Formats: sequence, C-alpha cells, structure tokens
Amino acid sequence: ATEQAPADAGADFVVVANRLPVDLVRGKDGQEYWKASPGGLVTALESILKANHGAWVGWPGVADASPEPFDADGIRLHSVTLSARDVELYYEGFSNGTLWPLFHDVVVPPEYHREWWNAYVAINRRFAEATAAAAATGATVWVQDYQLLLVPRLLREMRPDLTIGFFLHIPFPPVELFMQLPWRSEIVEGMLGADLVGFHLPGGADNFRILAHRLFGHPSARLRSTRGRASEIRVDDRMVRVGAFPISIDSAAIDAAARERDTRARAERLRSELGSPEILLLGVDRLDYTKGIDVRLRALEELFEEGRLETADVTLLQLATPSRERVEQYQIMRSRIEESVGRINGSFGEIGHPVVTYIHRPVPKSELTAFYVAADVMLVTPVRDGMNLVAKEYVASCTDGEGALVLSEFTGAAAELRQAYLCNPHDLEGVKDAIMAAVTETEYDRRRRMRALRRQVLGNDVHAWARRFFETLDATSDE
Ligand code: ADQ
Repeated sequence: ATEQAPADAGADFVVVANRLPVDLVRGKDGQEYWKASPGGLVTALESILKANHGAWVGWPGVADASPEPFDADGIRLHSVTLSARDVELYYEGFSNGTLWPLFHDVVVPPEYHREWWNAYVAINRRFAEATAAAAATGATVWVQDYQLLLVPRLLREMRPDLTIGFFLHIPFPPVELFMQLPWRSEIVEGMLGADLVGFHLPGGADNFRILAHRLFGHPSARLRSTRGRASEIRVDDRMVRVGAFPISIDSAAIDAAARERDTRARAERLRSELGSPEILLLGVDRLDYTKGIDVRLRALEELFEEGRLETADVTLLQLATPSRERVEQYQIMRSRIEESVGRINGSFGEIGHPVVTYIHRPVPKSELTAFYVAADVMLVTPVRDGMNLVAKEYVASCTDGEGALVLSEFTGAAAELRQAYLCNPHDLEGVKDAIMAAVTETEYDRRRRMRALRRQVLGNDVHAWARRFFETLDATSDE
C-alpha cells in the first residue's frame, strides 16, 4: 500500500479512529463506493484537518477492503484493513464484548477471552503502524476512543517525535470495576503513551489517575495553569496530562436547521401522521443496552396502567438505529424491547393508533431535526452514557423555547444540563415522576428550564471542545 510513504511526506495532523469519516459500501453487484458518514467528530475536526494537511486513519467499515489512500474534501484518508475474523475478535469481541460493558458499569457481564485480547493487541499495532506511516515529522496525532487504547504507547515507541492526544468517548469506570480486567496494566500503560488523555468528566480523569498510581505508583498533581481542570501524571521522565473535556455538538448548525421552514413543516406533518397527539414523547438512540430504552417503556406502561397518563393524549415515538447486531447481548436486548413495545400496544393501542411507534432504522440527520422539533418531551434515560449527544441536539432544536428534556443522572450530559428533569434510571418511580413533571409543569417553568439548557448548549459547542483539547495538548509540548 502507499501507506509506506516516507514520514516526511506525511500529514502534520492525524486523527486515528476505529472508523473513517466515510463508509465503504459494497453494492449487490459487487461494486464498491464511498458514502459520507458525517459524525460529530468530523464536524469538529474538519477545519483543523483541512488547515493542517490533515489525515485520518481508520477502518472503512467493510471486511477485507484495502483501498489506497485518497483525498476527500482536502483530508487524506488511510484505510486500515480488517478481515472478517479481525472484526469478530477485535471489534465485536474485545471492544464491544469486553471493554464496552466493563466501562459502562458492567450493566451486562463483560467477557474476558485471551483470543479477543490477542486480536485487540494485533489490530491496535496495525492502527499504530498505519498512523506512523501517515504522520509527518513532529506531527500531532489525536487517537479516538476505546477501540484504540493501546495505540498511544505503540505509536510513541515507533515515533517519539509525535505529539499524541487521546480522547475517550465513553465513561472511564471506577477503579474497583476496572481492576477486573486481566490486561488492566497493559491498557493503562497503553493510554499513558499519550501526552494528553482526555475524558468527558473529571470523575473519569480521577479514576484514571488513581489507577496509574495503584498499578505503577505514578504520582500526579493538579495543574494550576489550567485552573485545576487538568492534572499531570509523572511517568518516569515524562509528564502526561489528564483532564475533562465534555464533548458537544455543532449547536449553531442544529439551531439553524431547526429554524428552517422545511423542517418546521416536516415536524407539523409528523405530528399529524402520528394522530395529532396532545403530548408527543420522543426517544432517539442507537439500539444499545446502556441507553435505557427498556426503562422508559416500563415507566410509560405503568403511567398508563395507573391512569396518570391518558393513552388518548400521549404517543411515544422511539427511533432506534440498529447497532452491533452480531453481538449476543444486543440480540437479547432487541427482542426484549420489541416484546415490550408489542405488549404496550396490545394493551393500550387502538386500531390505527399505536401508543408506541418504534422504528428500527437509521434516520437521516435532516429528518432527525424535524423529529426533535416535533417532540414535546425528550426521553433520555441511559443507565450509563459517556456524554449523550442526543440530549444536546434536542435542546439545540428547541428554538422557540418550548420542549422538555427528561435526562438520566447517569449520563455525562447531566453534569452540564442541570435544569433538565433529572432522574435516576434505576428508580422507576423517580423516572415516572420526572416524566409527569415534564408533562404537567407550567409553561412558565418549562420555558425557564429550557432557556437555561439552551444557554449551556449554544455556549459550549463542539468547536470549543476541540479548541480546549488542543490548547491543553499544545501546552504539553512547550514544557
Ligand atoms: P453514542 O453511544 O453513539 O456515542 P450519542 O452521544 O447519543 O451516543 O450519539 C449518537 C449520535 O447518533 C447522535 O448524533 C444522534 O443524532 C445519532 N443517532 C442516534 N440515534 C439515531 C437514529 N435513530 N437515527 C439517526 N441518528 C441517530 C458515544 C458515547 C456517547 C458520547 C458520544 C460522543 O457512547 O456517550 O456522547 O460517543 O463522544
């Protein structure tokens, strides 16, 4: 592959993530083509990537594909090839069968298999090699997320000239849980290869500092220059910065899209297609057991049973993007949710008017904004979530100041969105009360809460997030 190009021909800024910002799609006729997959990360990094001869290293999303590096919108894309077996062991296995549940408070039991681990090590090395080949001398590399925890250290060994940032998009678990991991030392050492390790919340950063001390005796101290926002861990003769950088969304773009006449018309149509309910509740998630879709369904069912909500007035629209469908726990959860939806509609729906409309397909972004605009109450009830961008997207879409957000305390977003109707997803009565408060509070109080939420979300967007991360990372190379 042309990835063997000499380092000096490489990029000054490289993003490394499990997936590329575009998906390779293999049509039925065997033809391959690229499809943009505009995630939040792409939005946040696009201008920096373009201004710095940026490159992106990632998997194109199809097994055994090894396309040559190419330029898309001024960004050089380098594909990492994964076989079907690699995907099974490294991605579905260790990433999503071990790390994902372990880092989300063991909501389902993580599985520890040496075969999965060995594949994870090998694939992380493959990502590190591709990155080492893509980066110019002295470049800055930003490694993303839990699939690539070993890359910072591997990359530092290969290319000590690089400045390396790492960001974890999911929670970093309490020390007691993390210590279950048979390969805990290797993982922490892997992350400590970075110059800056970023988390959504200060709690995650603290957990990591405690582990670095517990496992290796590395001392750490708060950094006064960052007003206590970051700390420094001493690793032999190196300093590793650790801090909290809560991610956000392109708030202004979503606010603008929500104000468009087309979006508002689509939202109106949607309400009438749903039978013009008095109250439209909305859930939008990847179909994942951490998202608490079952929690909100149970709460709703009981509210109907107890007559606190009238089925004639209320409809829930639940959008659930298919996700990790080959992982067993996801198959189990999907059946449970579909069973609940069936049961609730069987008990409370009328002919032609289900009380829960469930869509198990991805929805285009433009449509999604119309759904947010249409909703009266947004239900975000994860049992654990690193941040939860859906909550922020909803708030950015409530341009007329109307709307209510029911939000689990166990999301990263709850640390910032204090004026939401907060609830503990393990306390079903509490979830029901939060939904009832969102539905029955006076318009004045609802608007007051939404005003505060909008101030937070519009004032802290994804661009500010990336800027804060880079400011802290740049400072590491000054000292
Ligand atoms: P996710 O677990 O994927 O992300 P989230 O933060 O909610 O969760 O982001 C999901 C994104 O996918 C949102 O932008 C949303 O609009 C979109 N999406 C969700 N359901 C959809 C649907 N049915 N149709 C279309 N689009 C849909 C991980 C972590 C989070 C963290 C993010 C970013 O688990 O905690 O907030 O990374 O760091």
